[in-house]
Amino acid sequence: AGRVVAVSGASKGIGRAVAQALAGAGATVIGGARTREGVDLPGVTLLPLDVTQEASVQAFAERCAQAGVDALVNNAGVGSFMPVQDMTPAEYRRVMDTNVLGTLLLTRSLIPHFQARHARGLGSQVVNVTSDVSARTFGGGALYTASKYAQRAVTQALAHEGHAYGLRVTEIRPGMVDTFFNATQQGESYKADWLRPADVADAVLYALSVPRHVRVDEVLLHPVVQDVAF
Ligand code: NJP
Repeated sequence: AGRVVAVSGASKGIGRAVAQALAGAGATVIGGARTREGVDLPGVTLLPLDVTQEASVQAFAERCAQAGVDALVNNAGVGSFMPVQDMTPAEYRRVMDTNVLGTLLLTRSLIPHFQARHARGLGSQVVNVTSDVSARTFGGGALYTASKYAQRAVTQALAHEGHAYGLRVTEIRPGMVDTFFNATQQGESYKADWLRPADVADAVLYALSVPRHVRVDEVLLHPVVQDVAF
């Protein structure tokens, strides 16, 4: 309650669950996505946002700053899985522009606002939904995992920089989640035992709810059915 949080990629999947959970907990929530038509998100202000487009990000960030956001959740992201020989420059750009550049652009746009908050004695938070594959890879995952390793690097560099202006930075690293990820459908039977978007939202809310002297650096979570070394 009392918090004002911006969430990118709030139209579906994890971002939608995060926005819903935050609104349910009494926060003022500004969601952003390219799609707004037909998105039912009671209690959430859903604004147009394409994280790959500088002007769109700037307009969204201005609205967020005006609303007094104290936390940004960088969640927007796309999947792409193929062997290295099938990768194309266009696909490279789509994935990197969304997952890496998008995170950088949106974060960059709000840093002056976070610095102004710091000058007034207020703290701020950035929570980046990356992936469990931000630090492990697999065949077919070159492009996607490269983007997530990069997003992790951005997250950690920001944590260092943000220390100077009262910014706490968290990386959320989910394993397989039942969403629309990578042009799939939510609720397919093969995803029955995967994480639910609400499970990831719980992790985001945890990171946002710890007292101000605590920083949750990262949360790594998997569905029990996913057997991975960590
Ligand atoms: O995917 P999905 P998830 N500008 O497809 C938005 C990571 N992750 O919820 O613009 C702005 O259901 C899109 O909105 P729209 C993953 O890498 C997932 O699973 O309207 N927004 C939609 O709201 C990603 O970072 C799994 O198309 C853009 C949302 O992003 C995050 O979780 C595992 C956008 C995608 O919803 C959320 O993905 C894992 C743009 N240019 C990490 N492009 C998993 N699902 O298993 C997309 O380890 N969006």
